[in-house]
Amino acid sequence: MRIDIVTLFPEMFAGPFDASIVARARASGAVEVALHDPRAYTTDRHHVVDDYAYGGGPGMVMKPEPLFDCVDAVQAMDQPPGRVVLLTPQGRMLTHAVVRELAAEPRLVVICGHYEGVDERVRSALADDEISIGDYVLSGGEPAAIVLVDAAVRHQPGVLGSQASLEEESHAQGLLEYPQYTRPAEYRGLAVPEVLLSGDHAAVARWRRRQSIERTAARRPDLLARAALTAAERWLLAAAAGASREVSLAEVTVTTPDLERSVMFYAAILGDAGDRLSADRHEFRLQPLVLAIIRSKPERPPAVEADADDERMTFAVDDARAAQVRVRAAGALWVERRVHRRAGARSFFARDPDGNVLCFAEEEPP
Ligand code: 9D3
Repeated sequence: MRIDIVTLFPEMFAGPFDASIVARARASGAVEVALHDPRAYTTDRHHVVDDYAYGGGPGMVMKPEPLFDCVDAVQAMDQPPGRVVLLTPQGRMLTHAVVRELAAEPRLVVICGHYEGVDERVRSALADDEISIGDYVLSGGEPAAIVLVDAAVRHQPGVLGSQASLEEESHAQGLLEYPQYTRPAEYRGLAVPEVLLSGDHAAVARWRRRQSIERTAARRPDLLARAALTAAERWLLAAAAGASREVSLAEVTVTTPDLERSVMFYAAILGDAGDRLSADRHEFRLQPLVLAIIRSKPERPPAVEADADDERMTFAVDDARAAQVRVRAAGALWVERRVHRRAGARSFFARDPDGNVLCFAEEEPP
């Protein structure tokens, strides 16, 4: 594709366009980038490109004639005419989808605004499209043009290896990336997670998938609505969100008149002794959650209604059948006899010694 950039500051592009992938893409002919200074299209003695705003107000406005004349000349340089993109804080946001759309054009003519903005007629009669790169104030459109070119170049055929292109699509999956490590296995006391050294490819894939989902849920919950998750993954996320909504600070509480019996049960199914915080409180620190077991007055009924559906806790397990054996042995009041496939995940229900409903579900590999 060909990208023409209309800018009062062509020197701002030298570094970014002459290094790394953009430079390689230009050298290979995958993309052609040309810079044009509208000041060269002025006809007055002082090459004036800006003027005061009609009606007053602070700051200067870019005059329409140098921009119209420059874009007309640039369009005449090649065929077909390019889509004219005005970079402006008022444009639609540059997202993965917008980059794909622009990168599919044979030609773009990108106008960088500067000063306090451009004459409105550039927007209404010259530009086909208006793009912003985010909600923060830049001094001009030039850094945005560098971002746009970099992102668009990556979509040109032959610019990335096929492996990297696939990774590009993983952003289209709508999840954040999993943590990455390289050698050494321990650095300044910081160890690489064991599973990555295990050589167990299926376990590595499960760990990475889970990290991606947990990271996205923690940092960019807005992305989850469109993310490509399995039914089982959505179900587990919903269960986790429901549990932490129950009580603030990501704590799930079980109240019981028999603290020892309940602690023994949860210690057995979680494979963790937990911590005794006081005579009436025991905690299990699960990764994002704290499961607190609290002693209730014997005369008070358990705070968790046995069959209230939205009160059930869901535990993610690797192997539902093995978990079923463990839960039965731990002293559950009741364990569902069979493992069922619900919403794509193998799962079963059980009741803890106080009758609280628990669900144990396998995560499906992606
Ligand atoms: C003080 C003037 N501003 C009011 C908030 C308006 C304004 C006009 C022109 C603010 C910045 C600019 C220059 N910025 C761009 O041309 C620009 C931009 C940006 O500032 N943020 C995100 N994307 C883009 S694309 C072009």
